[in-house]
Amino acid sequence: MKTKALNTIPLFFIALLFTVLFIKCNPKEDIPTDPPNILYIMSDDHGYQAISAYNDKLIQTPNLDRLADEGVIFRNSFVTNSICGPSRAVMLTGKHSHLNGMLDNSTKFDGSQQTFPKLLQNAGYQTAMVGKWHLKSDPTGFDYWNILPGQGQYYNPDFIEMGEKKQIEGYVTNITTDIALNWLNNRDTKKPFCLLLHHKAPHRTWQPDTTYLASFLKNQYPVPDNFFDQYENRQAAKAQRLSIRQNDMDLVYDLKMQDDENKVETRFKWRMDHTARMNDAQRAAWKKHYDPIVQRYLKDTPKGDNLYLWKYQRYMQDYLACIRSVDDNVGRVLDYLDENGLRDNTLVVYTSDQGFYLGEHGWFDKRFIYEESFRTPLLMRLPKGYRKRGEINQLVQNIDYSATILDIAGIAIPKDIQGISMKPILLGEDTEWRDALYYHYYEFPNEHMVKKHYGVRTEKYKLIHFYDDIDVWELYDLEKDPNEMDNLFGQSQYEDTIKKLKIRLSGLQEEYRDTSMGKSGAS
Ligand code: SGN
Ligand code: CA
Repeated sequence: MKTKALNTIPLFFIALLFTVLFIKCNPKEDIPTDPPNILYIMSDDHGYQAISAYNDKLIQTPNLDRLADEGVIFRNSFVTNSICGPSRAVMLTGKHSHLNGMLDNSTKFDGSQQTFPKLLQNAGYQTAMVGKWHLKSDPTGFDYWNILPGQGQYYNPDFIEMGEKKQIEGYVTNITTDIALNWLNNRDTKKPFCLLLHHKAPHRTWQPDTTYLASFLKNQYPVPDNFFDQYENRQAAKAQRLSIRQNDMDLVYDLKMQDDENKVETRFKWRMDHTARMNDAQRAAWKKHYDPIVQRYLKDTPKGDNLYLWKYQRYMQDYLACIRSVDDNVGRVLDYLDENGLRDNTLVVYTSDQGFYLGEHGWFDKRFIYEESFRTPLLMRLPKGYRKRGEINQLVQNIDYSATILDIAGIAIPKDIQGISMKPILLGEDTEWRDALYYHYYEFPNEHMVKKHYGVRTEKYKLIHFYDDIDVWELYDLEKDPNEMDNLFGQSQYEDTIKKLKIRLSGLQEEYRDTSMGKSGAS
């Protein structure tokens, strides 16, 4: 009897050891079976350069960095079409622009098509959309929506709550968060939730909250190496109208140099009044801040290169002050999750609808496939069981968000979704991944005059075709020339590389079924 008992003890321990090892080696084992909540936060025009987890030379963003510290930071995150409405349509559908129909900002999104919030809603999720929507048609697939009309306003903005317009007093980034937290507080706690929280900030014209007007005033920001780019051998880059150095960036309209005697030059026939929607207290704080800047400018007006550099600093000060509010408000939401026991079962995503030029090539705005606007920040804090932490280097794109969220929610990914689920990466598994990205931009001719183009980006190279009113190719070696100043297309030593990249490009166009460039734009 005694011996038998002794024999079973090691057996028991061996079994226990195997169970522990199995659980340890099988990351899926400790994923809770309850579907996690999804909190998807997206700002508008937030370049990754202005998040300290990516770059600490411009601003400290402690709350966004918290996401990176507690979760993951994507080092190679991109969009498919660097502009607002199209990016949002890609995110909702998981399909490239030519299939979801939203080629540019002037299109009306067809809300009857399949989107991930609809699929989540059908599977029992409670869904909500708060903030900037910008898709022209009303949101579909949401139990609750409260959106900014069009681009929205920074001060005392109008919101459209389930079809009903209401003006709300205050600053847009704080209000959008208030609405989101209020919805979370009153939701049906028996169901998992999916909340899309979309900030207007830091979109042009970069109006900071009165609290933060002065925060960045004393800082001088490092000027990008290629700020004085002359666009040699890059025809489309030369033809753009998104230059800080030109009056594309306007002193009054963009930089708020509004004076009572109308002395500061503006290219517009009318004068922008940034205080038009403000109440007395807001207007007083605004004038207290900007009037001395205007007076200093008028007294000692910079000229030539000095004017360009002055404009760059002014731009940065306002842009970064807007981001300060975004960061604060991300902190409020994270605190809410933590204080309400939601941390372990909520996927938190932070991204922007695209990247932005912060003086690189002398520019503001986006649209081009060049790195700063092709990239977009992407940070995530993962629900329990998802072991990946730190940096993720795979080439991901906003086309992947739908598939990823559905997969994490335990919902089958429809076959027509073109993106790939990042779930295996987030679980910390080795997984095959794409080695090239496809991009296609359409909004031309338009405000910033960025020509139509498509292209392919691999880890090392980028091949671009500008088409429509021109027929120009560009090639960059991203390892040797990360600032994309040296167009190598046409150089004989790159013939072979170009040939291979062209094959890769047409392969992607075939795979994604993109014929929207028409015959004349074909590669
Ligand atoms: C507005 C801006 C542009 C910007 C587009 C698209 N001008 O038209 O500078 O490129 O939006 O931005 S503004 O004077 O109205 O601010 S997007 O993010 O909505 O796509
Ligand atoms: Ca945008």
